[in-house]
Amino acid sequence: KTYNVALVGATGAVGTQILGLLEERNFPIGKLKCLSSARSAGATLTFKGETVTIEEATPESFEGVDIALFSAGGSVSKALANEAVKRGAVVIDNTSAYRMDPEVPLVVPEVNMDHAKEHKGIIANPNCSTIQMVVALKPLLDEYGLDRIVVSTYQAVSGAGSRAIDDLKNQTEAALAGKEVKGEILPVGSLPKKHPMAFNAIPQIDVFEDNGFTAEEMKMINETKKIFGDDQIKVAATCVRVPVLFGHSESVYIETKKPFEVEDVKELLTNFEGITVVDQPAEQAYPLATDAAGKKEVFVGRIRKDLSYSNGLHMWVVCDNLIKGAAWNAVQIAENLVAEK
Ligand code: 11C
Repeated sequence: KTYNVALVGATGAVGTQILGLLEERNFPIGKLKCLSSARSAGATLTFKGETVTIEEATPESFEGVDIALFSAGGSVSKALANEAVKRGAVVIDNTSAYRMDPEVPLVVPEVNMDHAKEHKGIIANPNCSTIQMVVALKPLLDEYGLDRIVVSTYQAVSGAGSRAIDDLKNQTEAALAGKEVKGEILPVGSLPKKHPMAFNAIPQIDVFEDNGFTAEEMKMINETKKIFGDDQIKVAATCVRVPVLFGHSESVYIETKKPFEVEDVKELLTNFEGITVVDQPAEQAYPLATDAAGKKEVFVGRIRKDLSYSNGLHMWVVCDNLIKGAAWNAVQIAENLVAEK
């Protein structure tokens, strides 16, 4: 059996990865439609050696589509996801448009694929920084229970899209040439004030909310509770942009409900699908963004017990934000959906 697939936002940083994964995984595609705004329509790309012309996304584009992968920003998803559902497609949405909608499951296949069964046409893909953290925490949640999570992130510029990648490269060149460095995209494309990213760390990802946390931090807090199905887990997040191209790194501190031994934690993480443990401090082996880039797994290391609180555990969690943090998670959901049919 094959499935007609539509990819909305095929030329973006995440869309490009989705296309590559559909090809690599030999996803059972009948017809592939690559859709975009009117601006990119008419451009071509290659899929399995064939040229595909990008079409403008309209409600009618979704006639006959079985699975629609959306990755073109929240406003496009808001305008068109329900049009796709009306026409019989299952939507896997990579944007934040529907994540906190109680009618929409928010799914990381290794963690809560069972939630996808409740879908009413749309399944949401969580934010990249949430995905890698919940994968790393799931085996510990199941074994020990989680009381509290405190996370600080070191996020790659690719999370802000292709233009942010180019901007960091240009800024770095300018800085090394002794020229003035001016940011054009970060911290937030839609806000007028910009900061330089080269040789910097910016403690703002997305806009600030009234509570003093950024929208990115609130995504990590709210999405984690929804994915784990537990409103009682205490979550605090500080999200920071660093001059890395690919791969978000996270310092994750947790307090478990039950006591643990570090060796057991390492074994649980090692045996969990989707996690690779890299943790040999004597050999200076720990997860690095440069090693995680281009890979599907979540890498975990620096696993150690807190020195002042016996149920406290520290970890360093790294993952390619465009792959498992976005494209691979979406394709995994699609693979699971067709496997169940
Ligand atoms: C970043 N996490 O690194 C953001 C990008 O809600 O899907 C992903 C935004 C989202 O800038």
